[in-house]
Amino acid sequence: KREAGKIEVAEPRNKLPRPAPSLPIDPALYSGPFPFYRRPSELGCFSLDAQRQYHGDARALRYYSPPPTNGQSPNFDLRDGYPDRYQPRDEEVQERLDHLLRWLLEHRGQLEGESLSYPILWRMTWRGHLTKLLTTPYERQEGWQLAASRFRGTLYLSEVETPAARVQRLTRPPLLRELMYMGYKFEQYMCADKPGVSPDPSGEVNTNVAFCSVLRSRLGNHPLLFSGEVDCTDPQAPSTQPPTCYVELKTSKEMHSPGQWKSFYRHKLLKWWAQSFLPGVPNVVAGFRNPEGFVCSLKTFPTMEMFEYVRNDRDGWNPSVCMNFCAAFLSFAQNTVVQDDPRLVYLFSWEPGGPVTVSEHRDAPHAFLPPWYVEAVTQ
Ligand code: 0WD
Ligand code: CA
Repeated sequence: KREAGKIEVAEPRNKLPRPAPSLPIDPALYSGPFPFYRRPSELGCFSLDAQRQYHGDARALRYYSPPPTNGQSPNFDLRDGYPDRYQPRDEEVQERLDHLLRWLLEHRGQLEGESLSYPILWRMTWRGHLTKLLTTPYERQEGWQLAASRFRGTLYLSEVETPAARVQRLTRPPLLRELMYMGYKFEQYMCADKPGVSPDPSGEVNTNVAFCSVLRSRLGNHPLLFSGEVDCTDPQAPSTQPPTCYVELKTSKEMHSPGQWKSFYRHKLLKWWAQSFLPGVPNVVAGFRNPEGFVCSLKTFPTMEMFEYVRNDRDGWNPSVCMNFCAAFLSFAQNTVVQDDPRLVYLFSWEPGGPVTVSEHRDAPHAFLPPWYVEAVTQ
């Protein structure tokens, strides 16, 4: 109760609202030594079929089947079949972590069996989300949002489409749509459904179909469990043990000048490296397409050699920066998402030029752990 003549006393210092915590992304802050990263091992896999239905097996896995190397260069028409033999996935459906959560439920015993007395407190997410974190210190165009919840000790991270990304998706120019198709068409020219047979590019391209590997690793003191889509396995790889038998396929514009190559090493190779390094996929096979949309040359980039192309480039990227930033983000998230509550969501947001900021939300629309998962785990 206020009394006349009494001086208003400011709130004691410890009652002042703290400034909202944020995480800077300046590469110079993360250039220390390369952090510990456990050799990724595959825990299992699952497949999504042409109707995007989940199957707890490898039925969608394809086999690497490059054209014979008899001196002839390939001549893959990436525009063939567009748009009449194209079944694109419905991008309005936000699957969030659902398929990965289903795999987890079906393999719960296997994970708990690891150590009942010292349960591993995982960070669980898609590989693609981690890729975005790795490249953040160098990204100048696209921001991201990651929703995070803690449930029974585990930290779950699920991407949220930014308003800008949504606008871009809904207004995607026809040429960009065709370019997306061409990436999938390349896979069809390079992969067969069975080992040892030739690819059959006459069929449809259906992007509902996916084979996903579920992997474990650890970055610093952060145990990681993540899943990533794998293009194919190489039956002739030196080791047939996943993930070292996996191959990532990419297409890129044919390059003609040293400047074009330099830009490719600085920008594209960073994304390719981050994506394949995380799950331990050893090789990325690139198909270079000409302006007419034909792939006439192939080149294999071993993941562990990609950094060499920018090691002596002042404007290149550094794997240590990527991994140290990712570890710093995971610590930031770990320290922010303290309450164990599947309905509570911390939304981490980042736009180029700024730090990572965080806001708190409850229930819809941001809560992402589905009731069927929460209920099954709570039983
Ligand atoms: O819910 C989300 N926000 C996302 C879901 C974002 C990214 C991916 N996904 C889904 C994908 O549909 C896929 O089933 O998660 C699964 C695996 O994701 P990932 O391996 O973690 O994703 P990423 O590393 O970004 O992409 C791997 C491949 C891509 O290959 P290229 O060579 O283009 O990087 O997954 C495909 C694509 O072939 N892919 C997608 N397919 C359908 N819809 C999508 C997507 N949104 N994103 C990537
Ligand atoms: Ca690919």
